[in-house]
Amino acid sequence: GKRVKGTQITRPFIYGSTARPFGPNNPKPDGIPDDHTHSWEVFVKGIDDTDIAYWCRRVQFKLHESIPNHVRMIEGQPGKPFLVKETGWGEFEIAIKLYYATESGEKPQTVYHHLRLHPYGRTEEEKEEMRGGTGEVRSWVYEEQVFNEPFESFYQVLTSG
Ligand code: SLL
Repeated sequence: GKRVKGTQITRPFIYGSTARPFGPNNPKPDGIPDDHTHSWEVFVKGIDDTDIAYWCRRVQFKLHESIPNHVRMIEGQPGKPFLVKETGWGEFEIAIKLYYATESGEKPQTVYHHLRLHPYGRTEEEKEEMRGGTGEVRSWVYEEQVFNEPFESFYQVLTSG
């Protein structure tokens, strides 16, 4: 196919994690191992949960090898985040591999995310800010996906939303 010359299409998205310590506000479900201290989720999604599945078709999350079934492939559903929920005790690096719509001709691309369970900062104030008052630890990254001179068919997909 032909490319749309001189054209760049950018699409914003968010990736990252949210973790909650087990406690009165987040009771530990039955059957979770004793040494697990947190529930957490890692995700890729649109801003305010806008749809991104029309350009990002699936996402592979590679978790720590100590976790059963540690490579998770999540298929896109319109308007739904790409999401993995887990429980555990430790922080680690997660490889997040984005697979694009077939028409795009783009190779998959990987971003790396450090799963945060514990707030960090130089001061108590900084740590508290990271907890956001709710006890959650959020580590979110705003990103922009750039499609440079997209194929015409993919350009149609990107702009007919
Ligand atoms: C650490 N380098 O030592 C890290 C590894 C691994 C965390 C952390 C296991 C969960 C499960 C889990 O939380 N692993 O057993 O399902 O801190």
